[in-house]
Amino acid sequence: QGFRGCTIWFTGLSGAGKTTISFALERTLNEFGIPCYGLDGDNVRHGLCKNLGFSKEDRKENIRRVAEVAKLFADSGMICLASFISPFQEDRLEARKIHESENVKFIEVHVSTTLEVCEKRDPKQLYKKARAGQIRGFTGIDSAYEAPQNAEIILDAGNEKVDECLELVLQYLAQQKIV
Ligand code: GGZ
Repeated sequence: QGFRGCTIWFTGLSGAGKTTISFALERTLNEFGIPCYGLDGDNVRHGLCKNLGFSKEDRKENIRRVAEVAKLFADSGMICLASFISPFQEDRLEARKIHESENVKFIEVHVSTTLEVCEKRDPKQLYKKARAGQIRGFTGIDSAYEAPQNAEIILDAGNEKVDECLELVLQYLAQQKIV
């Protein structure tokens, strides 16, 4: 087989489409017979990171733990898809270091859907609650999102369809001879 393990790290605002795109990617890669595993807040924040909240320090630790686990998956030969807001540049840089210091490939994907679009979608009504002051420290409202300066891939998921985003990621993976 031509593929080798790596971590594909999706960063972006809540509601940007990170998990949706990574699920679509996971399905396609599985069809190619490539083993992958998706990590996101839903399967991590109830277990591995259940003692963590959304302060700057807790987000840092969340991202650090997830990056360590992702690296292990990737090192085992799988493609690990990690979907986290990961709003701070220094935390994403640390996640990259955790991989690259052990020669594990780390591909950062900025799902760059604008706040305006995310807030309009608001599938879980979290932005509404944040605006009303019922959630404090919500990313994009009263907590910062630092856009990546060095992402390998930028997906304008506010304007492009899921399939188009998927295609861009697959093209990149093919170009890098990962798939
Ligand atoms: C941002 C929050 C917050 C705050 C709860 N800020 O849309 P969701 O619901 O399903 O995704 C968001 C998820 C973000 O968790 P992450 O582990 O990705 O965050 S980080 O990378 O910053 O550690 C949202 C929900 O948790 N959520 N409170 N204050 N998102």
